[in-house]
Amino acid sequence: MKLLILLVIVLGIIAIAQLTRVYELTRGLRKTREEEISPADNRMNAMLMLAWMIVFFLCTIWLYVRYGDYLPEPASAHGVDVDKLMNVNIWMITIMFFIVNFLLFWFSYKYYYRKDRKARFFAHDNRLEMVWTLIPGVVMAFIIVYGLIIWNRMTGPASDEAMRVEVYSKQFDWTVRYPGENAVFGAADYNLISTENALGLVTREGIAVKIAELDAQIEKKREGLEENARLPVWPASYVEAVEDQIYRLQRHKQRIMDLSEFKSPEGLSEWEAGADDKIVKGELHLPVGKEVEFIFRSQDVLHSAYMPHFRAQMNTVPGVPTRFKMTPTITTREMREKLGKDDFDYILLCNKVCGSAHFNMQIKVIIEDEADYNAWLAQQKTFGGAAAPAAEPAQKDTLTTAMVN
Ligand SMILES: [Cu+2]
Repeated sequence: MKLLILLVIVLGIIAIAQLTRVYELTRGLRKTREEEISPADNRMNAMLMLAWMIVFFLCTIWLYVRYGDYLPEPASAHGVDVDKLMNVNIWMITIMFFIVNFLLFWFSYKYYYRKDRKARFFAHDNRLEMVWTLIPGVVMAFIIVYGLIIWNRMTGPASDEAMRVEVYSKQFDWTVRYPGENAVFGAADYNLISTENALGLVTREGIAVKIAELDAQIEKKREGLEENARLPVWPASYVEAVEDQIYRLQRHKQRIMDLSEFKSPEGLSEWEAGADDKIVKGELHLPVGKEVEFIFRSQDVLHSAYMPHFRAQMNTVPGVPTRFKMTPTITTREMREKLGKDDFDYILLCNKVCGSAHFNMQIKVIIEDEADYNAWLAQQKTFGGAAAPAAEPAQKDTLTTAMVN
């Protein structure tokens, strides 16, 4: 079907090109020059302008009707404000669009060239200048101030009762971290990032394991160097390169040792709090009606955590944690009932083109009653692994496993 439409369009364009050619040839026969345009031609062009305006407006209205409501009602407290802001903007833009385009096409129609008519000429008009400077200025200021008010409401400090969740991005998946019993997130450091510790959480055991790992690597390099140095001819550049590698590994080790020597202040320090953090892949669970402060981190490149149903989006930036707060107001179950779709799920997806599998970098967001949420959280394994009463297997990352292969 699409191919057919395309074919008709292409043939139409060819036909028009041919007609123009024929027209040009006949003009040659009629001995009129190209710049001589008859009043009839002018009138026809003016009518075409009007006709095009009507088609253009009808198409625009159709687009609004067809695609205007592409999301269900907002499922977060601030989402209602965001929708209001969006609607106000869209209405202002739409009204301007119709006024400007109407004037554009109507004037082209009304003032098409006629021999006996002369245009009025004036070089300057203060009133006109005032109108087209002040009105856009006031409208723009309103849009910006209104937008900033809503933005500050979303990104302002969270209340003391707010729960905190970390959303961690890397190519190409999301990891969610809950702070565990002590309600304090454990510190993280990029030097400790490994396959088992993608978030680089700092724990005593983690540091010890990493140091042992680096020691083994350094030892291996040294042995290799000694063995090869016994050979009669060995390029000095090779020795230098290996020595450089050893030096780098030692530096890396030193940085990790610095972490272990960190002296915590009194009370529970974030350097000790990581062991009971809960790390979940593939799903983000949140209780309904509770304020949540999100903290976003990224391991590799810019990603963007986009939750369209909650009207929420925030970039995740390597090295710079970002944040915002929101309060989910409709549970997944309620939304399924509202939409009449049993398989509906909220999603969190990446909204920055971040690499080859960007298209599938998404997880389910599940909003549930506080009781259900607590029961679910209790099932999740802790990072330290010790205090986990987990009978259930780890969350399956159904969306993200398929895409990598
Ligand atoms: Cu991404």
